Amino acid sequence: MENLTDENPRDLFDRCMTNPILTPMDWPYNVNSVFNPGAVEIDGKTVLLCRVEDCRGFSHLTKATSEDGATNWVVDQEPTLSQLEEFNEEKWGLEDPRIVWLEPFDAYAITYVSFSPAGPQVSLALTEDFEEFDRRGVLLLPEDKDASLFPRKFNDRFVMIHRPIVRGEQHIWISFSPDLTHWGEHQILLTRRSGWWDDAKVGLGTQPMETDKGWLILYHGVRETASGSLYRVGLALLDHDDPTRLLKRCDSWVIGPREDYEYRGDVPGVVFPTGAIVDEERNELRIYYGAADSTIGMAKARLDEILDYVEGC
Ligand code: BMA
Repeated sequence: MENLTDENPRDLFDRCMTNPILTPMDWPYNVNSVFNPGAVEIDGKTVLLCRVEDCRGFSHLTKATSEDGATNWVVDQEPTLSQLEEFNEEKWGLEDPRIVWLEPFDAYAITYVSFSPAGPQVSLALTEDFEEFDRRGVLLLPEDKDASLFPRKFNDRFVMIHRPIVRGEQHIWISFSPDLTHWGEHQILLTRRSGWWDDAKVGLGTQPMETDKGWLILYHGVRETASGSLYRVGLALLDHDDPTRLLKRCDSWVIGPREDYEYRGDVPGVVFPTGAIVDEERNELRIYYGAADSTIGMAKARLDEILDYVEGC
């Protein structure tokens, strides 16, 4: 790729030729939409935990697995994780999971939005196999969304990125906890930028990714337009040992709605990545995103190009 500058980033990601890779038609039961999946690799297979909206308007999470991360998805016959009566905060559904392998627990940690009548909150579930889940309940007050833990502790504390709404402002925050229950040392990590493509609000995209340059962060930024919100994706880099230190933030968005399926759906103009897989051997970063809140798309980038790009921002 020639002359890759911060003003010309649009070739960084290549969309999968078979996008959208998952649609409601692929579901074994009747659903309205499938989007915003968390992603992990297990035994060489790609596992997505997809947000599925039923025809009452409530969401649950369902697992889909593929050998190559693009085709021949095997979708669970029934919802994998759905509302439980005893968890009142999940009354209006479960949304937008992000997944990390949480080293201290030897388990996958799924942070998802539990939509309570008091507003959206961030909840945590742990699992070893995506069949049995240990629900740890709500982590912080509403309104809060777009959360992921880091896969390991820093100075013996768990760390989480999330997006509370404070004084009407929707910035990305970072918080710390000794035990995954009590959270504090809250601070703003990355703000919305007045007048920019990420003017209205920002929120974490995929789970944070550890690289030799630091923690690679994908986030969504929103601009309000006369015909609705535009959700696009930006890049940032956090310090390897101190994730409160924002080392880089690129000026331009790197992928945003362009294709028909990203404009045709329940919410047109939305590219919303929530899961990523880093394949160092192949020098590949794959992101999985909700397209127009209706289907799931995948896009690939070369890892070294992405890192060079973000370093040069
Ligand atoms: C955000 C979240 C996402 C959704 C997006 C676009 O606020 O609720 O679940 O994909 O809006 O509608």
